[in-house]
Amino acid sequence: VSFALPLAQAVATGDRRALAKAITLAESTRTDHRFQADALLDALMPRTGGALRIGVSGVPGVGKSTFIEALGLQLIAQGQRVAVLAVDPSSSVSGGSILGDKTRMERLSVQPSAFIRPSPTSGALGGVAAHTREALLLCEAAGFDVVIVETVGVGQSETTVAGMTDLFVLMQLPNAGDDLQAIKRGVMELADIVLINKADLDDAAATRAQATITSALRVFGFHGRSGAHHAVPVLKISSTRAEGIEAFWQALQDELTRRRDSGDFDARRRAQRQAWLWDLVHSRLLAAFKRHPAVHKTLAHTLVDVQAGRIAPTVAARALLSLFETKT
Ligand SMILES: Nc1nc2c(ncn2[C@@H]2O[C@H](COP(=O)(O)OP(=O)(O)O)[C@@H](O)[C@H]2O)c(=O)[nH]1
Ligand SMILES: [Mg+2]
Repeated sequence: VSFALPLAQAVATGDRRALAKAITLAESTRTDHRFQADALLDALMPRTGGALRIGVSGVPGVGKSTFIEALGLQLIAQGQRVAVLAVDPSSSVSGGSILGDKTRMERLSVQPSAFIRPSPTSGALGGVAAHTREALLLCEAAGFDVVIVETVGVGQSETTVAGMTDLFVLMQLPNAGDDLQAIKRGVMELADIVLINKADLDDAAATRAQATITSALRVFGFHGRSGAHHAVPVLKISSTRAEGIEAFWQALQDELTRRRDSGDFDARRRAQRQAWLWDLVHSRLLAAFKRHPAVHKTLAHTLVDVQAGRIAPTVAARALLSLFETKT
């Protein structure tokens, strides 16, 4: 690899400050930064793909950060380098990160083999999650073995994160079995592994939740995103006591082995790269469309007419697109 940019060189040596800088560049909305970030990613692309990408989701307070810290510490003890990225779509709304204190993961963050990056505050073009894919690749280029993406169960973020990771872990509370909201909302079908956290608080409830979710997964016919014909593991853990973390890691390794053997692992990554490309094409085309002078001039009142039912959306779309296609 020839490093066009000194920053790329620094990232490739695993320098955490360079990595932080590179991610900031990728999150920037400035056009010149965007070009630099593209060049950087281009230079580092051959060094990406080597990490295991894990998504972790669940309602605020379920214990995601506590779990990630416990897992991270164990992995680091085994000699692995661990990066954590947080996606928090609500942070720009609430003005503060709902990921809260534990997001700092104080014990993990002091480890030389750890890198923790909170969510960009706000204003990131195309949503907060848009640049997490780039951050993930940059972490890989910096030599991290495992990249964990933490996201709250809000809006589209779970789907987005499941779409950029190899395995999606859904965390539940011991009373999760009592109401199957997550299953109704269609989030459960994204899960590759389900964890019932805080089993230390009420082991009987955790066991009930485990049984309910296991049978619900069977009834609904969810077999994991890869479509493999085996049950999604549902495990009880206690993140504060670091109990069940090893069993989780073993379940994850078993699933990985199965997917590598079947080709599902590579297929998922191929599909994700292609989806990313289309996402970018869609969002950039839409931005260009809205910027187009003739479209820009008529868009507002066309929208009003469409909303009022005075113009059919089909007709309006055709008219706007033909304006867009006209040379200016
Ligand atoms: N008893 C118990 N408390 C936990 C466990 N995991 C997390 N917590 C606590 O739950 C609260 C929320 O944890 P946090 O990791 O910040 O949740 P997040 O919002 O999902 O990231 C904190 O006070 C944790 O100490 C657990 O396994 N058992
Ligand atoms: Mg958190």
